[in-house]
Amino acid sequence: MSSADTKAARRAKFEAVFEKIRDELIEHFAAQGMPEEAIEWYRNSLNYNVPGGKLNRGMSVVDTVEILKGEPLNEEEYFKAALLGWCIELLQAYFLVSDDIMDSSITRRGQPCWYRLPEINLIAINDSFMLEGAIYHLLKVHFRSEPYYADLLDLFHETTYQTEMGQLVDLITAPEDKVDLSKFSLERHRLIVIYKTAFYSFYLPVACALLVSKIPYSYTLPSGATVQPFDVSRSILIPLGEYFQIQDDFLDFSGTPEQIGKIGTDIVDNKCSWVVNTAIRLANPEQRKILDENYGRKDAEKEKVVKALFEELKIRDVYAEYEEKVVGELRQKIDEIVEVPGGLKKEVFNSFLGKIYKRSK
Ligand code: DMA
Ligand code: MG
Ligand code: MG
Ligand code: MG
Repeated sequence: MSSADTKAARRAKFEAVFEKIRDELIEHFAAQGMPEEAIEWYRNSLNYNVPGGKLNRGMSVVDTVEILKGEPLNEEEYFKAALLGWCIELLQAYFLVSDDIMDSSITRRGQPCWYRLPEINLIAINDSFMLEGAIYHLLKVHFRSEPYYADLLDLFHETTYQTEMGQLVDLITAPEDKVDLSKFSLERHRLIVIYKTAFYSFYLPVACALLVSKIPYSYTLPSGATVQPFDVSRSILIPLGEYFQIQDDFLDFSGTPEQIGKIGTDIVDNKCSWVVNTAIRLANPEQRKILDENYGRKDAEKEKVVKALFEELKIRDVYAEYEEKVVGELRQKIDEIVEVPGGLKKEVFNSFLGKIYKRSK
């Protein structure tokens, strides 16, 4: 089996769990005596909004549980890890359905945004709430009797709240039709990215994996030092998530559509991206004026002017330097982990880093 086959097979196995979960949710919904048209509606919402993404977040729970165990999972272990993975995908679906409404987006994952379907409209708001509600129903059914059930609930609640905080700052920093670059800065960018992306995309999957693997909150090394694995994980995964988003921002500017599979729109959309914030930091007063007059306008000529300025400021070189620096720091942090049986493993973090280092799409 080639590694591509293995990857496809892993994905197919994970996707098969979704069918089970969806049917379980629908069955529970129907058992409340809901009318057929509501059952149909909920089934459509689940099918349309949950399974069609890259599934990186969900599948990384399974990967991490496997790495922590050090051997293949049995059926029950696999199901529990995959179920938590799908809870993260449900959380993501909830954020995306509402994010697309707030951002007035047109398409998502190659199809119209859910709220753009004429029969759906603002009922999408309640649909997003139900995607979130599904998480807690599933956790209750499958994890209620686990000693870590309360921690799991707390983790999902806290991460949701953090993401919503990030969404707020994101929305008020770059309103759709009001360009004001004085609100932007690399510090503001870092705050937005950490809260709206890194917690739920990077920390949450690993924290779920630590809980279901029953890694203790704190353990002692032979040296006598104490390890807090959740804190160690957070201290690596939050900067890793920031790095991931900076790559995304950089690729939006530098990647060709053939390469990244989408047309970059950050410049015309007035996005508070790493690229524009880096340009703001490097620009002299004339260059800043060019930015103020051309950034965030729905105008292809102005977009070209901004792109040319980014090239003039050597953003590509600044990015390459940033990447080497941050990856060096992450590697060092990962190397500091001391492995003991039943504790954290470097491979948990190296596998994340390996998947994203120098990615070009
Ligand atoms: C989406 O952020 C945010 C969450 C929390 C899902 P975004 O609007 O910057 O991303 P996209 O371009 O995918 O809509
Ligand atoms: Mg959006
Ligand atoms: Mg948004
Ligand atoms: Mg982007």
